Amino acid sequence: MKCIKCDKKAIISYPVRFCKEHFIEYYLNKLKETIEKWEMFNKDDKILVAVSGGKDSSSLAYALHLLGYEFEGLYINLEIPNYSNFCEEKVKELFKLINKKLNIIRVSDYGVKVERVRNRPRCSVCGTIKRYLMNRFAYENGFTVLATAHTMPDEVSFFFMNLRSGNLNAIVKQKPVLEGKGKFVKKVKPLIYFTEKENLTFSLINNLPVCRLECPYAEGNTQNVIKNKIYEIDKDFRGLFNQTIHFLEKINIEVKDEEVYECIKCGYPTSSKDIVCSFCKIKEYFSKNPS
Ligand code: Q46
Ligand code: ZN
Ligand code: ZN
Repeated sequence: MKCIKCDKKAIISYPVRFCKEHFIEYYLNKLKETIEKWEMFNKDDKILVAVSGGKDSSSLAYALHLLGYEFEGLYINLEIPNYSNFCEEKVKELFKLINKKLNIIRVSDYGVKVERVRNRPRCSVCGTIKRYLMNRFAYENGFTVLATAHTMPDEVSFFFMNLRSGNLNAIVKQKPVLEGKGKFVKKVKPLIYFTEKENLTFSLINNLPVCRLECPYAEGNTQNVIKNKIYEIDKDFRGLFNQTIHFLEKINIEVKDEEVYECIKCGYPTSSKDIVCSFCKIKEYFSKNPS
């Protein structure tokens, strides 16, 4: 099987057959075009890239480095046993390789843990903690843009989760760019048109240090369950991921913005009627239930 651009052997066949060199060229071009098309950031922005040690965020950081962007990394150590410290080492290796500043924070420094809170599953608690800390760190340190490594399958599975819960507001906000407002820093998703396979291939051919462990809490994660089902459907009906992403882009419905308050505990935005944000509720729970 040959590359569509030269006579060399193809290393990837889907979405297109490319050899190693042409795949890297394709990957970088697609990333650059996505950033420019959506005006995600320019070289004057102070960019923070959230990294987990996995193939997606490691590929994003490395590709941005190859494209000549200046940025810093943020690794949130979730303190998950047999997992987080190992991922931290991989992220450190990567940032040493690209010679960029890496910021590391630990959840215990903020008084929280990735554990069940009443009836909230661990992954839901984890999601709230990550979203809150990424934004807070970016805001407190003067970053103008926060880039995350959400991929096409991530976004499509979020869409189905939002559809299932009837959360139209969340669906409307599922865009590659979410503009900043007040203490919300602008958020961008440069990998929105990338599949996990493309990121895996990019990380492998560039020999990137990547944490290949799966989070020990991942089993039963609703998003993963939905994602795997969509992969199954996509096998028979190719294009489901792509079409859903483009469909989301076209949604342009006026929805009433939720009322946003300033959390009385931390001062960050919340739409919670009792004016205490979800993060502070998690923190309060662990201060009353230490163990
Ligand atoms: S890290 Fe956190 Fe994931 Fe682990 S606890 Fe669940 S959400 S599975 S991306
Ligand atoms: Zn080629
Ligand atoms: Zn708060």
